[in-house]
Amino acid sequence: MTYKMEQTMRWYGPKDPVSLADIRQAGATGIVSALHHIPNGDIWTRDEIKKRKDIIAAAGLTWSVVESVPVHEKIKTRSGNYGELIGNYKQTIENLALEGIHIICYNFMPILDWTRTLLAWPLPNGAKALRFEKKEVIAFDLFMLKRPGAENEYTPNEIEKAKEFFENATEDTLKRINDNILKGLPGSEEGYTMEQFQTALDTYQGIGHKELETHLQLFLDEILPIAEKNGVKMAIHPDDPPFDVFGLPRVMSTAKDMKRLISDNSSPNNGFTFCTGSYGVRADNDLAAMVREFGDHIHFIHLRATRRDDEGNFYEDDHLTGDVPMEAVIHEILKVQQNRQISIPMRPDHGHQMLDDIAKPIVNPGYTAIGRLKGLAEIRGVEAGLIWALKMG
Ligand code: DNO
Ligand code: MN
Repeated sequence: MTYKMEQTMRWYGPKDPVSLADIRQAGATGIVSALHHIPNGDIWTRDEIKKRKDIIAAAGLTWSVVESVPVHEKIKTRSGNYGELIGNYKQTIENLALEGIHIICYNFMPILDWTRTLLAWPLPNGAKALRFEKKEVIAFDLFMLKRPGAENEYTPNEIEKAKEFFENATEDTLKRINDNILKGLPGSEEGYTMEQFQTALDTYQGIGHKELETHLQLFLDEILPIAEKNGVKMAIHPDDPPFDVFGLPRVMSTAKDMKRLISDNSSPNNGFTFCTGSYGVRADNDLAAMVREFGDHIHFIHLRATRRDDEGNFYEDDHLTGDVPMEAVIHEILKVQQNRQISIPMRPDHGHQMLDDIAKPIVNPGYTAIGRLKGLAEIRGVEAGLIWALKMG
């Protein structure tokens, strides 16, 4: 038998303007969802999990993956009541397993989750994409946040560009940058004012890469035995973007980081959300080789393509036309699946705002229906073509 990827889409819950019926029409069979209404750090009760599961099942779909059970900041910094919070996390893992959900995505990015500066960057064809503009991030850091010591982290040329940009920027532009960085993008569990952000940054005094790596290892030391006992796969999402921002350490950005994760905590239940758009921002990440090397630990897949330039900027391109060698990645995934005799859940991770969605207010940037439908259809086509050509079917 030939194993195809399990086609899933993210659903933000009953308030998501994209309905479960829409997702079903897009051809997905699985749902990726989280209980965003439960405060970060609290236990997800079986009751609450069951309620969400039943809504999804009633639409003819299956809740395949949780994205994410957020890791509380106090666990990342190992401060305050982090022990109790890890206890809650364990209970949530167990409750999810008891309700039949066995794949959990999480991330270990300090303070900020994924970050973009532009949420409706116009493409030549009129569709809108998400974009990360380096000079805007630097301008925010140096002239809006005024983070102490930030000027030592950028080159004179970068600072000059950011300064020129800042001096010519309108109030609206600065507000857009401020909001897009601080309010958090869909799925981020926290939002900040400028003051709160600086206070949060201060909690990372003395926490560099080494320390954060250790905190991740210690967290996994505690939760993996529970995951193993309950048959739950833990799938860490990479840093997005895959480099340090605002002086914060990021520890899941490269193949080296992936290697460390599974050697620090060797368990078949310890693994990855392989997000091509995030890892693909770095030219030194060979995505097909990463699937080959870490395939046994890939529990969940995000497919999208980013396109980068030489100045540290990137935007989200069409699923098959960015810097991500999508055909090669899917080919490697098919081999991994065949080898492991499983279907790995995959979702088209973001899409362009296009066609009828352009006129609608953006509720969840990157998570409109039509753009993701297009991405999923393209991916499905590549997969079908590869299977046919490889005579796997
Ligand atoms: C980025 C995306 C994000 C991600 C968030 C929340 O690559 O996949 O939407 O899911 O970090 O988990
Ligand atoms: Mn992703």
